[in-house]
Amino acid sequence: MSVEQVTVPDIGGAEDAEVIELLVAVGDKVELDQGLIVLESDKASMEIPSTAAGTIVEVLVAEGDQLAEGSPVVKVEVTGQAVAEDDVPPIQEIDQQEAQPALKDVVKPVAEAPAIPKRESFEPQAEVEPSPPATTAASIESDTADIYAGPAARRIAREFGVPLGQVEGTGPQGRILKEDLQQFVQKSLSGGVATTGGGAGIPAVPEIDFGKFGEIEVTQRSKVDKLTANNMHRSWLNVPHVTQIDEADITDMEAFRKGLKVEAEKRGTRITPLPFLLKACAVALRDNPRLNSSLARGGEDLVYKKYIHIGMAVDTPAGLVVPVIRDVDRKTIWELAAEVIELASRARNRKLSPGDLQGGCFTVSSLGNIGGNGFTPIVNTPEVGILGVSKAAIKPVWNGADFAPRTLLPVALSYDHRAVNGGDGGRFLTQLVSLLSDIRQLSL
Ligand code: CAO
Repeated sequence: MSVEQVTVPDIGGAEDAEVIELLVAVGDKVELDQGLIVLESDKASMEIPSTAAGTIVEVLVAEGDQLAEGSPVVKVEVTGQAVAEDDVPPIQEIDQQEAQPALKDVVKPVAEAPAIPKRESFEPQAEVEPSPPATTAASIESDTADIYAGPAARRIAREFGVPLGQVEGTGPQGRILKEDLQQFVQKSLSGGVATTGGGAGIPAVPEIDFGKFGEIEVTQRSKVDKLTANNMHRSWLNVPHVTQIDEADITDMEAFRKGLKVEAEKRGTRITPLPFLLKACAVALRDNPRLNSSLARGGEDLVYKKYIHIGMAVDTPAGLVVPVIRDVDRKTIWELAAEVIELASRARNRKLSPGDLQGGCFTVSSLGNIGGNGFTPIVNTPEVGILGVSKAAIKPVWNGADFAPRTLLPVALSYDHRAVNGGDGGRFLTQLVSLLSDIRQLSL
């Protein structure tokens, strides 16, 4: 038996990625590809997979260590075949929406996202670096490339919504230190800093010792959970939301879908209402292009996307992730059904690559399997629209002569009212409901 040293693979040139989580300990058995540690650079978080199967005999890093490509991570007493460097499995990209261009090169060999059709009036860079909305909380990360600050300082800035451009760096050559941020936050809280940031001026929620009132258990939140929280907060503070609500009569669609069950089994797949919803959204996005746009240049421009990539919210044990299905308008219902299953499974097993999480134009969040008759989803900015789908139910519907039992699907469209007007939103949702009520129209 030999002992293999696992090192950090190509992580896109990051020199000081911080170990934020140890996933294994000495004595643990690990499989090939199993996550060993979670690294966080100033651009992304990523799980470093094992390149050997066996038993961990030494952990060579600790939380807080700064690593780069080639840094030793663990020693494994090998029971299986070690893999060649070229076979290094994809690193699970954890950050959503925060992936930057360099991340495309982070992983070897991450499956490349399919090529995105050329846009007419927009730089390709926007594909991986979404243009945030005008207000500052969202601009914090994208506008800070020229600012001299390390990953730890950037992380603190991100977590506290601090606009780095407004912080005075006291480190060598004006580098912004953690202490500078702490001071900035303290000053902000005491009213000494006039920020233009979305979060400034919001009274802090006091910390409470809940243990005083009964038994409690405190757990540390996962990275994905915290990132989702940040994204939600950023959208909530920046985006004026309107939510429009309707019900689609999917009686005929459900009859058709259930009739496909045998065919689906033959194909080794299954079809839920979701592929139909995705397809109907693609048609409605094509016909209502405002919903397929993003704000850019601080709200001066509106970017119309000529492609239709739709994100699908997936509930995973680690938190909410939104992998993106590309070119939904060009795919068949069978293809979409297969992709929904495949992406949801990879999301739950932390096997998504950075490209899987980028480039979305619109999001569908389906709580249909869970229940409820409506909810108001939060826009996944810089997208401008999101569809929340609740549980279908059979209800009596007046047909002019009688009440007939019909299957009704509650849908709610939230949109960014800076980019989408009520008319656009209303037309989109009305068309969507009409498409779902008569899915023959999807083929037109
Ligand atoms: N009404 C009634 N039943 C529904 C339904 C709906 N709207 N949507 C799905 N179902 C049924 C499916 O048909 C399936 O039953 P059958 O096997 O009998 O057909 C069952 O519920 C299970 O569906 P599913 O959840 O496994 O699959 P899906 O394609 O509907 O959804 C996925 C896949 C990944 C989107 C989903 O599993 C998920 O993670 N949803 C959570 C998303 C979330 O957390 N959103 C909140 C984000 S905050 O805005």
